[in-house]
Formats: sequence, structure tokens, C-alpha cells
Amino acid sequence: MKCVPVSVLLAFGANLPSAAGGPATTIAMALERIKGEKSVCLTAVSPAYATPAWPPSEQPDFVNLVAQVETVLPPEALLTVLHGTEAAFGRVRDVRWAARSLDIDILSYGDAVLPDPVIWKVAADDAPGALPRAPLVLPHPALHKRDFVLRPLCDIAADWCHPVLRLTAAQMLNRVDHSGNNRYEKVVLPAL
Ligand code: PH2
Ligand code: MG
Ligand code: MG
Repeated sequence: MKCVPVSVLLAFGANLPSAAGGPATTIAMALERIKGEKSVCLTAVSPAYATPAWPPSEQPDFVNLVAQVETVLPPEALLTVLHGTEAAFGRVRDVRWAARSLDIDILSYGDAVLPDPVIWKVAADDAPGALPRAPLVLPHPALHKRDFVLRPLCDIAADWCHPVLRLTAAQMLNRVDHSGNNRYEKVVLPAL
């Protein structure tokens, strides 16, 4: 059986150093590692931005970017690969929204809406305790609310259309609340 590759959008974020170096170096090295994955083909990488932590806190700024890949892996298997990359750069999973050495989120997997449109809506409304366990929710339930995701996304896929909201990335960026988030600066990733 031949598998048709699916186009996937990924969000990278880091605001703590890893053993590899600072956040920009970690993200550059994580991209190299993903390039080496047999079942994943990296097709686009946005510029990187220094962004203030959300929710506002004393945490260091993040470095954020968005990448596009094609893969024949199903979503859960892709997530396992990405968690392996996070772990390779020292990611510890404990407190929600804690500072992290590397976070790689699947933003979208083709036009998939997972686990289903009703649960997607519950997750997007972020009702505390509404979901008994943490299923893989796609598109990422907060992507349309976060300018640290939407700005780099617009750099590589401004016309990408959200399969539930039916808005393009550019339209979502226009609608998002930018208050307190106007300190975006491009960051040059180190050449490896
Ligand atoms: N990631 C979070 C929480 N807050 N803030 C910024 N600026 N960038 C992120 O990537 C980020 C965040 C949870 O993953
Ligand atoms: Mg995240
Ligand atoms: Mg994550």
C-alpha cells in the first residue's frame, strides 16, 4: 500500500536553554534533527521571532517559529517523533505553561479535525476539566488565539484555511488581540 503524504504545520517554541545552547540554537538543531527523519519531509520554515511569554509573566521571552512538513505518519505517530525531539533537547513535561527548553506542537494535520468537531469546540473554549484525558486535539485548539503562532504562520502560509473556523491564517491574525504583544522582533537562527 502506498501512503499519500499529508501536509502538517508545526509550531516551535523555546524560552529556556538546552544542553545545545540558547533557544534559537535549540530550535535550529531540532529542525536539523527533523530533517533527518525518514518519514518526515521539511518543506518550509518561517522566520523566527522573539515573543513575550503568554500569559504575561516573568518568564524569559520565547523564540517562536512555524514550519511545514509532509509526512506519511499518522498524527499520534508524528507526535511521538516530535516528543522524542523535545526530550532530546531536555524538555521536561510537568506544569502547564511552564518555561521550556523546547516545545513542538502540531498545529494542523491536513484538514483533520480531531478527535471530533464537538470535542474540538470544548478544547478551543478551554473549559477546565472538560476533557477527561488529553487527547490529540487538531487543529491546535489555541492556534487562532495566539499571535506568536499566527505571525510566523502568515509568513509561510497566510492563505492556510482553518478547517473548523473557515478563516485564513491572515484573517485570524487580523482578529487576534495584540495587546501586550507588540514586542515582536525577528531572530536570526545560527547557521549550524
Ligand atoms: N507557549 C506556551 C505558553 N506561552 N508564549 C509564547 N510567547 N510562545 C510560546 O511558544 C508559548 C507561550 C505553551 O506551549
Ligand atoms: Mg505549546
Ligand atoms: Mg506542546
